[in-house]
Amino acid sequence: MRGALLGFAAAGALLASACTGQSRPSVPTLAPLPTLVAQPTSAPREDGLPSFDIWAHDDSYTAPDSVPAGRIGVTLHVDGHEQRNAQFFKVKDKVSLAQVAAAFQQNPRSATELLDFVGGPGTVPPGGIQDEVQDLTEGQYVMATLLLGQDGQQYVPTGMIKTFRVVGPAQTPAAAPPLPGDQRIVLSDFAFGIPQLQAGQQTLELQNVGSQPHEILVKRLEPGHDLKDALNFVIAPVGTPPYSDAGGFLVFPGGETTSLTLDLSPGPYVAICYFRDPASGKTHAELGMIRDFDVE
Ligand SMILES: [Cu+2]
Repeated sequence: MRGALLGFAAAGALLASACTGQSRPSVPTLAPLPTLVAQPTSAPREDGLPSFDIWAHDDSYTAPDSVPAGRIGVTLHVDGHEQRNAQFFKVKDKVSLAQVAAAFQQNPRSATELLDFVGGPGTVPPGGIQDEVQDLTEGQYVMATLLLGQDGQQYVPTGMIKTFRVVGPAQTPAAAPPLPGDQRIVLSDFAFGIPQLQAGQQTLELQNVGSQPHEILVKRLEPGHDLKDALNFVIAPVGTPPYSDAGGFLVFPGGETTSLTLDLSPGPYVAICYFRDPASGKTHAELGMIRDFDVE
């Protein structure tokens, strides 16, 4: 069963190998095709921001081991056969990667007490791309794909975890280009404020005005399905999803603002936050953070 425990245990094993410097035999052999490994290069961005390109394969990431602190443009390229995302976690002060690895192995849920959720590109299908712009502060980080298992808990697919460092000093705020976005999506405890969206590629500011961390996963509703079907699937994710991945931005703290680019065709969509409320244990979707919207 692809439970959260199994997933996090697998993740822990990788973390452990990462921090002891010993590679798990299966990891290097899963290196992507040579054309993809050639260290992620990308054309300079028009906005002048440094870029952070991440390639998500079926069982590994290819991405830089370090990126500069400050405002950065992140692009997730999914080039395997499975849906992928990249939740960024910052390892808390005075916590070592060894402690994180041990926590993942002993009690996976306790690992999240050693980490802060700091956003990252949301779920896109094979061949998909998710662009976003966010601020990263200096420190040690871990990225992982978080997916919803059939038991309703999130899990990390085997191999979909990677450490990276953010190295300072950060540029001064005045030197950073403003966050891009003509319109704004507002995330609160527990609702989405979404403006009327037009079809095509668009960049939106994403503001978390809540006290809790939030995320937005955008899903296109399959024909014949509605909001109620989507909520039912979040609660009991068994069978074929009533929606397909259309990008998003993963869990980030209250009080912060970021930016994401969506490329949507006309039709019905839902926005979902899968984060669990610590008090009730319920997903934010069950508390109200799920809504439908139409793209014209
Ligand atoms: Cu939420």
